[in-house]
Amino acid sequence: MDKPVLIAARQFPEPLSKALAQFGELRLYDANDPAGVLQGAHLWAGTIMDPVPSDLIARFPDSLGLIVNFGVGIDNIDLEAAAARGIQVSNTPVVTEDTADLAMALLLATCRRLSSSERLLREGNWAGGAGQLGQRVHGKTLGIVGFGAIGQAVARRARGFGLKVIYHGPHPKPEEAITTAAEYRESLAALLGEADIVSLNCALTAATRHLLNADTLAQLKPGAVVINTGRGPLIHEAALVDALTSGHLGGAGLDVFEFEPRVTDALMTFDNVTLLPHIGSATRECRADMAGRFLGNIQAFLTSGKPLDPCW
Ligand code: 8YV
Repeated sequence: MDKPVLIAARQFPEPLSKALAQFGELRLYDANDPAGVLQGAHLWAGTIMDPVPSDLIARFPDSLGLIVNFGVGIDNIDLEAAAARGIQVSNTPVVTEDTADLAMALLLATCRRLSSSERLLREGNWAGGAGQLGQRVHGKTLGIVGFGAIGQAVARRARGFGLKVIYHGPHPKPEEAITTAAEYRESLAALLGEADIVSLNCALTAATRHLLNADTLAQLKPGAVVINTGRGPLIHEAALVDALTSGHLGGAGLDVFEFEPRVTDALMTFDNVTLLPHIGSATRECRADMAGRFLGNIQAFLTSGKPLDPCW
């Protein structure tokens, strides 16, 4: 390869853009001149907020061999279209423990009404904050949908808080692949009918889009709490609002939203809902790990033709 040409989907912050520029020629993508900017490019570097749909992939020159994603989720990339053209895709699977911490924080905050209690205290309403009653956490059953690395990291934390853990996914995990005690439920309906709290930790795919919708939300026990640190479109947000409005749902803790960065207005009105601006990986340490992995994937691809974290 001549001097590698890297296309940045966005302006990366200083330390990262400098590190990227050290690999070769760094160009900022220009949607007004895709052909010009992509000419002779070897690598596309973007984040989970930068869509890479099939029509963009169709414009990539034959020289482009890797789409490197800053983030573990790759639902922003049309993986099939990339694979069909032989373009490799890499992610940064180093957000497991930080995301699980946030899921547990959301679970506790939502069940114990931390956000609204603190808001009332800040408004000078001590009695109002102290008068809110949340739900007990220990002794309850947590249903985890998606029992990969993050789901299992949530399970480990939950067991420390005295929760029973059940999980659902396409297949039961072989025992040697499970790092903590958890019982498999073959159907989503079985999990939803048994869990007091549900945590979504699966990837967003065509099969999981709107996994929680009006029908499946109705299968939850009255008063159940939903936690989402996966991807917003796993939940049909309008149906979630209805389930909260009717009182069927006991609460929701959300770090991700269907129309990010827009948050459905009605969600802002519930005291039993905790809302965060997609901060699962937002610790200094995790972002440094992600940057290291992002750059490591580029380095490995440029030297061996294979990234460290191939996604297909
Ligand atoms: C986000 C994430 O990148 O890795 C992922 O897939 O969703 C997170 O790490 C981060 O929270 C910024 O929005």
